[in-house]
Amino acid sequence: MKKKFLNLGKQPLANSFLSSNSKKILNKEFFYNLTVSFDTLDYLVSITNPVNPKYQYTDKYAHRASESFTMRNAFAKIAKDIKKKFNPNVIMEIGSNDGVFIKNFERKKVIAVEPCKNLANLTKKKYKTFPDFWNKNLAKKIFTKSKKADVIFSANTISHIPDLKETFDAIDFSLSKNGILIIEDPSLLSVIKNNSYDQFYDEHVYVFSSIAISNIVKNSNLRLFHAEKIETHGGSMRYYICKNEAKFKKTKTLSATIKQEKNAKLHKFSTYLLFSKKVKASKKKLIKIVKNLKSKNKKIISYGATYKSSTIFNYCKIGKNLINYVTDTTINKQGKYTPGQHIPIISPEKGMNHTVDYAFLGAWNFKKEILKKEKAFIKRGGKFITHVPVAKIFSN
Ligand code: JHZ
Repeated sequence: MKKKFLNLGKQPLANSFLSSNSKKILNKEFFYNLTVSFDTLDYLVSITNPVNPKYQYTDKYAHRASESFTMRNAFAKIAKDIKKKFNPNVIMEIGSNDGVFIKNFERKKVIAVEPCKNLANLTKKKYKTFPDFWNKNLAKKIFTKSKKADVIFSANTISHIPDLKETFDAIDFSLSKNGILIIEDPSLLSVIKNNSYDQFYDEHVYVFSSIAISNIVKNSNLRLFHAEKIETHGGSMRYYICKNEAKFKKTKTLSATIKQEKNAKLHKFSTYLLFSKKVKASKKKLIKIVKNLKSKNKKIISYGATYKSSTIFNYCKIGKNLINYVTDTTINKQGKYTPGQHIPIISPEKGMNHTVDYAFLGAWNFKKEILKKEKAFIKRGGKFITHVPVAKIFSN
């Protein structure tokens, strides 16, 4: 049974960067009510009423996974690891984005699935790319009884798909007998520990725990046999899943991870009620910090037009009266306006100049990379604002 624990209010789609702030465009903006629930049967945390994916993954999809040095490196590292451990002849990626992961493999071995046509167009010349949503029909188009995948990889995608039964059934159909599914998604334990409620936005239909993944895959003849913590996206998990009859044994690391999650009471509804209280307190504090600085005539900008920050700005109602603009390296976000609050987005070259006093870290998950890059800003007295794990100002 689904029990609601968090209400993040009226929210736009986090990918709906606006091309203009004219009344005509603003009037058409789509909003929905973002609430989050806990399922007392399978311990899955999810958005209560997910948006239909066909409105989300269009040919205007903005996020490019290659934009950060951290992610390029992380994908190169896991690709090397997969080659060494599993040496796959057929490797498929679900949600291949701009090709940041598959580019580490020989083209003849790769199958890419990417429903956003603008992104699929980026990889289709070099790699066999299916510009479609992942489901059983597509699986049957790609694989046969004798042609199966040795490895299926999917980073920050499975948590975006509302129908998990269809998704995992299609994976079960596609894997070879000892094939492996490797998925990466933000970790629920990290979200609870960091109070990073901005991991909830329309695309993150689920924020998984190992406990929940283990329960869910069982419905599709699959089992979770290993899980490892990874640093990306502010704390994620990498799950290793195989068919029930495959040779892989449950690892000690997985047992330890599940134990840790149980110690943190991720299987208890009371944990989420407490989290919800902390989120409300965090909102109050962040608004106070920003308004206080503004009353002292400080110039505040935001760093990284992340989808996550769409949740923050719309939940806290932090708009262009408080934040002058957002900087982002992604060319197709520049010149646009943030969803809901309509803050202009410009390039860091234009925006990160001597007039900036404070920068809200929208891309807090890349804190290390950004602090390294922005040494000059910090040296001349510039400071950052964050909300994780608590709302505060910092400079190192
Ligand atoms: P980043 C997206 O979420 C959407 P977002 C998606 N739903 C998802 O799950 C995650 O990605 C994986 C910019 N930037 O990765 C680049 C700078 O400007 O945190 C990006 O636009 N300067 C698929 O948007 C944004 O910040 C920099 O120095 O929350 C980061 O977005 C760096 C490092 C990044 O994901």
